[in-house]
Amino acid sequence: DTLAAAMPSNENKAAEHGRDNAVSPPQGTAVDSPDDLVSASTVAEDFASDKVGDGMPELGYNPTNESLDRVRVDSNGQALTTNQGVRVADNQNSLKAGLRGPTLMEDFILREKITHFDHERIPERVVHARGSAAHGYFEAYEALDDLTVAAPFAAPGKRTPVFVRFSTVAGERGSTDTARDVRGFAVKFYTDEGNWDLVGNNIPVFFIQDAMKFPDLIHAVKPEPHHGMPQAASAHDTFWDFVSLMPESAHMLMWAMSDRAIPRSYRMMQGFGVHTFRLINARGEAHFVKFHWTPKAGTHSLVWDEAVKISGADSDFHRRDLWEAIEAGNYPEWELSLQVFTEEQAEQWSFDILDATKLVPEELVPLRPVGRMVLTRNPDNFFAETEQVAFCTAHIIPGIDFTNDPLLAGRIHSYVDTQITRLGGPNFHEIPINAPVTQIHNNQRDGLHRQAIPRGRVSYEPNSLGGGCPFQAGASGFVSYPKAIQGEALRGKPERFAEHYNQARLFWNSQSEAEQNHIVGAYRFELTRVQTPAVRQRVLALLARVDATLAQRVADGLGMDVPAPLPDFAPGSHIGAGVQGSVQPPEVTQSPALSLMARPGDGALNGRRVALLVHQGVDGAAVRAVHTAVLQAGGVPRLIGHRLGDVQPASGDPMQVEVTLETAPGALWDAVVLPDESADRPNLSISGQAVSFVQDLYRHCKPILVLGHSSALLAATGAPGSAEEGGGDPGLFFMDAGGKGSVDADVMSTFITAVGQHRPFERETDPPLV
Ligand code: HDE
Repeated sequence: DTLAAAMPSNENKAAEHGRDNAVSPPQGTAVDSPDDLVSASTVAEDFASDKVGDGMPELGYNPTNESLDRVRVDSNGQALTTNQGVRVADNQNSLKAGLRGPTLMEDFILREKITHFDHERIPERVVHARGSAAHGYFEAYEALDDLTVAAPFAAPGKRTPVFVRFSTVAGERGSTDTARDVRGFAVKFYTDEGNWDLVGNNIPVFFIQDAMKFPDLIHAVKPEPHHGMPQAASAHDTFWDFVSLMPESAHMLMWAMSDRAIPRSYRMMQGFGVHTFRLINARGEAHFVKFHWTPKAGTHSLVWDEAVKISGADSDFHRRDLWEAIEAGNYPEWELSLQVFTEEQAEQWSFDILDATKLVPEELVPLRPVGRMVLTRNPDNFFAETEQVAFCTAHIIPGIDFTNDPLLAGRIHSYVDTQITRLGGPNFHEIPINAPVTQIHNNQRDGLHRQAIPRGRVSYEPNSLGGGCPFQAGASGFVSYPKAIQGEALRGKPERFAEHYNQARLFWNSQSEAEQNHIVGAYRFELTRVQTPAVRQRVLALLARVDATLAQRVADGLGMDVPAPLPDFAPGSHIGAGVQGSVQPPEVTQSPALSLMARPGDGALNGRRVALLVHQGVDGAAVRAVHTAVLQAGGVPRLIGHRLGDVQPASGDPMQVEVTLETAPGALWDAVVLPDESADRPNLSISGQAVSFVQDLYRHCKPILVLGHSSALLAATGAPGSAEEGGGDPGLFFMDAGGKGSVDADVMSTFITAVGQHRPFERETDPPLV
C-alpha cells in the first residue's frame, strides 16, 4: 500500500522496516562496525547540529552500541543450543522411560530449561518500576571551561553517548503509563572520564526535604498494605493522610496535581536535576548549578479524562510513543540548560537552595543552554538494557560535585544499595548497559557474577609486585570539592526550610486559566476518592494556606466548607513571629516559565497521531491529500474504519483501513479528520462507536477537521459548533473538498498548525458539554 510505504522509518534499523537499503547483520554474529550501520547520509544531514557543525562520532550512530556488540546475539540461521552450547535435537519432548513412562532425572536439557525459567524474574525497582528507555547522545554547544572540567562539556560539538530511562514512580512494573504521577528522567552519560548519572524527574521540586522521610512517603503512596489497592495512583487515603501532615509537600503537590503529572509523551516533558549540584573548574572554583532539560517538541500534556481512557485502550501509551517515534526516525530531542549561581547569591534568597521543595525562579537566574540530547536508537532487548540499567546519584565525574541537600545525601546511599538486591550482587557495574566506556582498573575483586578476569598476583595498593599499578591519579582524578563544614552533630532543619507555601502560591499564580482549572479538577478527583473526611478537611486547610480561591473551588467540588488555614510555622509568620529570625518575602510571585504554555516547542507535529475516518464512498482524493500533508508535517496519519481491509472511495483506487474504531478509540488520537457525510446519506454518523470516538476528541479539546462544510457525524456528537463553519470554535476546521479532489491549502495549514500547537482549551467546560 503506497500510503503505508510513505511512513518514515529509523535509518539505523532499516532491516527491521523492510527497507531496500537495509544492512542486515551477518547471521549468527554481532552487528558490525558503525560505518555499515549508517547507510545513507540523510541521517547525518538531518541531525548535524546547526549550532556546532560536525559532531565527533559517526552521526546517527550511538557509540555505546559498540561496547554492547560483544554481547549482542543474533540467532538467524542458527541451531538451538543449551547454555553450554550443545545443539538440542528435540525441543518438544522430555526424556521418558517409555512413551507413557515417568520422566527421567537424567534429562539435563529439560532441567536446564526449567531451572533457568524459574529464575527469569528479578525484583522490580522499589520506586520507578515502570519505565522505558533509549540510546542517544549528548552534544555540547561550547566548551564550559569557565565552569567545569566535566568531560561532556570539554569541547564544542563533543558527543557523549547516553542511555535515558523515563518512568512513573508509584506503579508496579506492569502498571499503566498514563497514571497521574511524577515521571523519572534518568540520564546515564558514558563519558570518557567514567559514567555520570543525572537521575532527575519531570518536576523540579520534591515532596520532602530530608531523606529520612522517603520510605514514609513511598509507603503512603504505594497500594495500601492491607488490600493492595489502588495500583499506580495517589488518589487514596494513605497518600493524602501523609502529605496533609507534611506541609513541606504543598509545593510539589501543586505540580503533581497539574498537567505535568499526565504528560502527552515522554518526548514532551521537561527534565530537572532537582537538587542543587556543584560545577568545578580547572582552578578548583565551584559554582552552584541546577540542571534543566527542555524538549524540542515543547511541553504538552493529556487531560485527565483522556488519561483514564488511554489507560484502558493502551496502557503502554508512553512506551509505545517513544518506541514508535525512534523507529520512525523522528528522534526525540532536548536542550540542556544550566542555572548557574554563586554561594553569595544563594545566601540572599528567601529560600534555601539545599531545600529540594524549592526551585530557583528563572527570573532570578536565567537558563543558559549548553547542549542538546538526541535519542536515536531503541534498545535491542528490554530486560538486558531497560530493566538492568542501574542509575545511581553517586555516579559523578570530575567537574561535578554534590551539595549538602539532605535529600540528595540519602539518594547517594540508596541507589547503589538497592541495585545490590535488585541486580543480585556488587558487580552490577559489569552488566553491559551499566559498564562505563572507560576501562575499569582497581583492586575490588570477586563477588557474585564477576565478569572481569584481573591478571597478576596483586590486588592491593600500595604494591611493588605490580609496579605500583593501578596507581592513584592525583589531580587528574576525582577530587572532592573542599567545602567548609562547621557545627555540631544534630537533627533538625535550617531556618529557611520552614517556609512551605510561597512557591506553591508562585506556581498557582503562574498557571494559565486552563491549567488552573485542571489543578482544581485533579484535587477534586483525588480527594473525592479519599474516604476519610478529616483527611479531605486537612488538605483543604493546606490549600487555604496556599490560595483562598483554589481552596474554595476545591471545597465546592467536595461539597465542603473551607476550614481555617493550616498554621504556618515559618519564622516571621503570624505564629512564629519573633521566635527565631524571620523569613523574607518571596523575590518572585509570578513566573510565566512555570506554565506548560511557556514552552510550546517547535510547532511540528512531532509524531502526533491523526485519525482519518474512512468508509465506502469517502472522498479519497481529499483523504490522500490530508494524509500527505500530515506526514510532511511530521505527524502520523492512520486510516480508521469499522473493519480492517479495503474501502472503495467515491473515485480512485481502494484504500486500506489500518486501524479500527474498536481497537484504537478516540482518546489515542491527537486530532481527527471527518469525512464529508450528509444527513441524507448517513454512514459513520449512525455508528455509536464513531460518535463516541469523535466525542472524546471533542471533549479533550483536540483539533477536528471536517471535509466539507458540515458533517452529520459531528452533528451526531451534539458538539456545539458542529454547524457549518464551526461557530467560532478555534479547534474546528471545515474544508471544502466535496469530491472535487482539490483541498484548500489555507485550511489544511491552519489545521496542521493547530495540531502542532496541541490543544485549543477554549472549548473546555467543567463539566464537559459533550
Ligand atoms: Fe529516587 N530512587 N529516591 N528520586 N529515583 C530510585 O533506585 C530514592 C528521588 C529517581 O530509571 C531507586 O535504582 C531516595 C528524587 C528516578 O532506573 C531508589 C530518595 C528524584 C529513579 C531510589 C529518592 C528521584 C529513581 C529505586 C529520597 C528526582 C529511576 C530503583 C532521599 C531528582 C531510575 C533504583 C531508573 C529510583 C531512592 C528521591 C528520581 C530506591 C532514597 C528527589 C528517576 O534507590
